[in-house]
Amino acid sequence: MCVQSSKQSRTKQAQILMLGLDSAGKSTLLYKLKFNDVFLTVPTIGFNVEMIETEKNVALTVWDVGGQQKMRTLWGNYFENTDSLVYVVDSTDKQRLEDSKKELEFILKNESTKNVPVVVLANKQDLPGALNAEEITKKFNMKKHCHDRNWYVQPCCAITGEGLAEALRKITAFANSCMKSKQEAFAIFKQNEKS
Ligand SMILES: Nc1nc2c(ncn2[C@@H]2O[C@H](COP(=O)(O)OP(=O)(O)OP(=O)(O)O)[C@@H](O)[C@H]2O)c(=O)[nH]1
Ligand SMILES: [Mg+2]
Repeated sequence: MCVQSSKQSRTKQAQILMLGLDSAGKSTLLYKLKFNDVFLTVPTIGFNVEMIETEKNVALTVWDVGGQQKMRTLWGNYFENTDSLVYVVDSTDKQRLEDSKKELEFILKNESTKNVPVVVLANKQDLPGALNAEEITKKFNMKKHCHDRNWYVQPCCAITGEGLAEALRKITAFANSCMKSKQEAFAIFKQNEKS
């Protein structure tokens, strides 16, 4: 009992925001990560939220917000306190790649997401014609738009789970370092307040 409660107290809580166009595979990914199973999904109206334990004493609270056009206007309500953004792309949806890129740019320009690290999940790699991580990196001009933060593009498949262990490790590492930076900034702020 004692051991468990001391372990629990060491567990850090990270807030992860998962966004991306409708049908990119966000909810499928959320449930694959949480239950290691594939569920039949319906378009998300509002959001889904799940807590995912990681090996690194970090519990990820993952917010999966619906990506339909009418839902995107509400994305801004979820930006605050995010420790890592997960941006999901349907790597086969070439027609809407430009839309997806624009939405990501819009998110990154918001003051509330300043310095928030980004993991782009190049999903649906099981389907023929899927763009690979390098192609998505170039199309999304990641080097330019994310020059001021940690970023990574991970190819994956929400159905088979391929690439998800790597994605989870990256998300956790980024969230950890973001939380650390916030704590340091807060400590400096408190120090300055005293002096
Ligand atoms: N082949 C394949 N299909 C996938 C993959 N990931 C998701 N899908 C399918 O894509 C469709 C949409 O998936 P969702 O998870 O509902 O998409 P979403 O991003 O949550 O969509 P919204 O809730 O509308 O924003 C479903 O039919 C999934 O089964 C994948 O990696 N490969
Ligand atoms: Mg969904």
